[in-house]
Amino acid sequence: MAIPILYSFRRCPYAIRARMALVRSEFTVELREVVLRDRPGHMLEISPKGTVPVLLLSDESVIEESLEIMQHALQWEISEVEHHWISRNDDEFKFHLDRYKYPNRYDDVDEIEQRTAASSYLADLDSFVQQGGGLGPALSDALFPFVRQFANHDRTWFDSQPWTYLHTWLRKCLDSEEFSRCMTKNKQWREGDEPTLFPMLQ
Ligand SMILES: N[C@@H](CCC(=O)N[C@@H](CS)C(=O)NCC(=O)O)C(=O)O
Repeated sequence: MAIPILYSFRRCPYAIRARMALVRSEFTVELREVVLRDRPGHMLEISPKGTVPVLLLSDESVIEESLEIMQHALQWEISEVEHHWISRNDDEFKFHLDRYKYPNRYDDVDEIEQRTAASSYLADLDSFVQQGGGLGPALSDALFPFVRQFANHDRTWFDSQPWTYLHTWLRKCLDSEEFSRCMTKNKQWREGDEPTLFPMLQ
């Protein structure tokens, strides 16, 4: 049976959450590293919407949403509380994150206002992390790649915020062995390349 194929982009937060799930479940795929301005024809054939990640399963079915890839790999049923945090991340926080990072791509956007708006989600997430219990590995993986992107934009400012629990949680995610396996570097995939297996065997 053919091995599943994952079209992925190393730094994309959606692709990171999908790869984290593959690492955690030791779900082996052929990883095809995509350059977004030069997307492979086969990827667009199986998923015309053109976003990464895309997972082509052995039975030829296609999963083209990062959360669905996570659910498939981890056999994860998303609870109501998890759904709440994922929605806030994917809708509210991502909206402000994009405008904070790339204000010039939008009309009439002030990056500091966007940072402030994003911060209300981060302060709430800090309280949620403080309460403990609710943030299992799957939910954590679904959220942290986006917080990582936000933090990296201005690390000094992020580190100076009073989000003690959030800082510790993010550091733990970034220092994890799973994350380092998730972030292996691969060159752009080209038709005819030898398959790159992911996750790499330990
Ligand atoms: N809802 C999708 C979003 C994926 C997504 O937007 N990925 C970005 C890269 S980080 C992308 O492929 N952008 C290309 C585009 O929108 O044309 C998911 O969860 O998989």
